[in-house]
Parts: sequence; structure tokens; C-alpha cells
Amino acid sequence: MFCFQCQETFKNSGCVNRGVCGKTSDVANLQDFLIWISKGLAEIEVKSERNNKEVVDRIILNLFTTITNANFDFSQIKDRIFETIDMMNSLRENKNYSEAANWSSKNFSEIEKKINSGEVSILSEENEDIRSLKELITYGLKGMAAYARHAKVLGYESEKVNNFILTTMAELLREKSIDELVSLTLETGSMGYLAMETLDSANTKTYGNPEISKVNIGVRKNPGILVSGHDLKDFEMLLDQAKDSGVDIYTHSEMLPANYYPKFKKYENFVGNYGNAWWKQRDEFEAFNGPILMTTNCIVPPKDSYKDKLFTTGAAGYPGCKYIEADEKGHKDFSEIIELAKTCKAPEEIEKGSILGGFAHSQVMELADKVIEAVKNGDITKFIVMAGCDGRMADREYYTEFAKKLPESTVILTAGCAKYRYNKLNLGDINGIPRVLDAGQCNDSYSLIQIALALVDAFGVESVNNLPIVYNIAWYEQKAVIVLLALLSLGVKNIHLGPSLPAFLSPNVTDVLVEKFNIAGITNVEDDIKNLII
Ligand code: SF4
Ligand code: SF3
Repeated sequence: MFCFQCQETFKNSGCVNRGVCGKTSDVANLQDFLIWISKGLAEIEVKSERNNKEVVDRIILNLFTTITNANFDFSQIKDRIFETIDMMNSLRENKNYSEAANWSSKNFSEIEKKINSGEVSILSEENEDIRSLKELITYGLKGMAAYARHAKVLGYESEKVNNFILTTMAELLREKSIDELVSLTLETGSMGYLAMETLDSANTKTYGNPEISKVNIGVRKNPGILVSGHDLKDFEMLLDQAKDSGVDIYTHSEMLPANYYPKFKKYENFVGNYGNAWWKQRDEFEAFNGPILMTTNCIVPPKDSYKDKLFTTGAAGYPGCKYIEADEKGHKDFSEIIELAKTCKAPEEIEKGSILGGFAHSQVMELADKVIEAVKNGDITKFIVMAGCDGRMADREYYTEFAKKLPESTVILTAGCAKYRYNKLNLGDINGIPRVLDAGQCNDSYSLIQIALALVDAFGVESVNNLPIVYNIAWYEQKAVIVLLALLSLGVKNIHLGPSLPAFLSPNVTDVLVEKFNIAGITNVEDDIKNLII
């Protein structure tokens, strides 16, 4: 195996024997093969005269399945491979195709032989700059696919995004120059922005605009179900099916923003949020006592103490954990989880009190006058975008310290699970405007962009780069990659990315990003505050 798609990759170079995330080498190899044939399937579709919706849906699901911490299940990924090959075999025409598009065998030893040849590995591309750019684009597509899928289950999709995913997957099989790949990288960012916009419409039109909300982080006395991941549709279905069951529902990690949507607030059995970012789940899931539903990443290999209570659905999967399938209409039956919850003890209280959130674009626009006035009279001197991911490495303590040491005249704009590093610090407010404004999930970074664009208008400046906004973004997995590319495609400069720069960026590709966008890493809290803020 060789995998370097996330921030925690071994020695900031690449996981080779087993993933730091827990992914085994046989699963990593199957994921590489799945991506390779998905590119082949895209090529078949692009070369045809058809517009087969099932093909793009399949490619989106395959990309999403290989995102960090989503699916560790060898047999599920093997099934996806077979289903993809079936689709390719039924669609192939009498045309000239690449080897990936021509792959037709479902004989597993032949698939293994191909994997063992190293020809579908990331390292099969020998030029490190081409490899770096092709992987950067692939990871951007994985993040985009995740967002496209969340929108799709709510009945929203963008033809442009779908077509881009198809054509780009096919293009990645071809030889490309550095210049071509650099421009494809920026196009990936623009399409990522569109994918986030589509998901924002899907979420807000289905569940209402997020609003300022005080979220309970304590517990009640009933047994509960904990819902993690990013899929709001799964959350809604479970909430609805559990409404009269006597079982309470809690959100976890990236599902926290579900608490901000008006439509979910009417459910009596929706208690609040339990726990913190994904990487603390081994202790927190044990303390929760009840079943847990993982709707997407991030799964940490579970402890035996709760493994039989961990369920997966959608693109997520873990060997030995029950997978909840959707029927042909997209409906999922969660009764088994609800019945199991009834037999469990109530959650152990690990925290008390509440946190504040719900500052997505429409809510912030309502506060715009107040915000603009505070900037004009100097009460707010800077906004710091600290969106992105959290992770388990100790050096992420940097973000807590950074937030604590920021001048009191600054406001943090956040989205994604990165917020857990500072959302319980009680940093106070400025004229009633909280100093941490949480827009929602990582995809709600879209809201942060909308807020920046509104400030450009309000202050009459030339571009987002002339605003008092500093970007100190934490990344971990591929959704953060698409958010970053979206920001770059909008011309945002001087982004600081940490805790380390991606291992998949070669020195030359990093130079291009520095030259074009002045991207930089982070150093230490004192120096960064001095250089970025004061
Ligand atoms: Fe390693 Fe990250 Fe890949 Fe897991 S996803 S194998 S930790 S690089
Ligand atoms: Fe977090 Fe996994 Fe990225 Fe959606 S839950 S932000 S890491």
C-alpha cells in the first residue's frame, strides 16, 4: 500500500504498511483499484453519446467511499469494485479505451495480480510533480463527491459538477502537462465551490436556514442514539423514526450543526450534542452507552466495548459493524438501532452546559449592520477564518492556544470539526457578537465565503484580499482539500495551512502555490499571532 491523502500520513510522507488511521493495506490497495476503474468507467461514459445518471452516481459513491476514515470494510469495497466492473462491462462499446476502461475481469486473483504489479498504485506515476497534481485533483474530487452525494440524497444536484467529475476522472488517466494540471486544479476548486453551493441550497431549502442556537452538551435520563458524520438526511430519518420511542437523539462531531436547523428543533427527543471531534470517539462512544450511527467519516477503529453498537450507512463502513442499506427510494429502516437503544443505559454525562452556533450566511447577514459598525468603529479589528478539520496529533493544541491568545478585538469564523479546539473556551463577545462564529459543517465554509463577499460589498474594497480577514486553516482529510481549492479558485491569498502542509504536495507544486497564492504553513502561536494579526 501507499497512501498519503491525509494530514496524519506516516512521518508526513506516506502510510506503507498500515494506515495511521487504521486502514489495512489490503483495504488501501482495493481503494486504489476502485479509484482506477472508476476513472475507467468515467472514460467509457465520456466517450459515449449517453448521459447515464447511474454512472456519475456510481463514481461519486466510489470516490466518497475512499475518503479518509469513511470505509474500512474490505468486503464492501470489493462489492463496489464488482458492481463497477459490471457497469463497465454493460456500457463498453466498440471504441478505443485505456487499460482501466477495458478492465473486465471479476476474477479476484486477477484483480490482486494487477494490484501487486504496482500499476494502479499512486506511486506508479513516476514524475513526482505530475503525481502530486493528479493526486491533489483526485482528493479534491473526493471531497466534492462527498458534498455532491449529500445534496443528491436531498434531491439536489448540479449538472456542471456531475459533468466535471466525469470528465476529470477520465482526464486523469491521460498524460498531462504540469500547466494543464495546474489549471485543472483551479477548475476543481471552482467546481468545489459550486458543489458546496448546491449542498447549501439543498440543506437550507430542506431544513430551513441555520439560526443562532444554544446547543445543550449535557444529557438526559433516557437511553440515546448518537449520530455522527455529515449526512443530514440520515439524521432526519432516524430522528423521525425514533420520535415516539422514548429514545433520545444526540449529535456527535460534524453532526453538531444539525442543532442549528429549524426543522430539527421541533423534535422533542432531540437533546443536543454529545462529545467532541471525531478522534476522541473511542472514549466518548464507550461512555455514551447507546448505539451510534456513523453516516460518513470519521470512523476510528472501534473498541470491542461498543463495536456491536456501532452502525454504518451510506459511504461509511466498518468490518463487523452492521451496515444500514437504503431501499430503492432512499428510505432507510433504523428500527434495529432504535430497538437496541431501548435496551441500553442512558448516556454518561461527560460535559454540562451549552455551546453557541448557527452562524451560517443568512444568520450573519441579519447581524450585518452590527458587524459592519463594529468593524468601522474599531471594536472588531480582524476576522480569523479557522475552518477545517480537527485531528488527533498533539501539535493541534496550537489551535486552542492560538484562539486563546488572539487579541480580544478579533472574531473567529469557523466551520468543520476544527472548531472543537476552541468552541468551549468561552471567548466572550464583542458588542453582542460572539467571538467564535460557527457556520456549521466543513461544507458550510461556503457560508464563510458568502460572508467575506458580503463584506467586500459593504466596505467597497476591491477583493476579499483587501478585507481584515486572516486565514489560518486546519486540514486533515479530502473535504478540507476541496474547501482549500475553492478558496484558491476565488483568488483568496495568504492562506496559512496547518498543522503541516500536505505530504502529497511536491516541492515544485508547493512553490507554484506559494508563488500564485502566497500559501504558507504555520510556525508557533506567538510568532503567528504577531505576524498575522497585529
Ligand atoms: Fe495514512 Fe491518512 Fe491514508 Fe489513512 S488516510 S492510510 S492515515 S494517509
Ligand atoms: Fe472532520 Fe473527519 Fe474533516 Fe467535515 S469529521 S471536517 S475531519
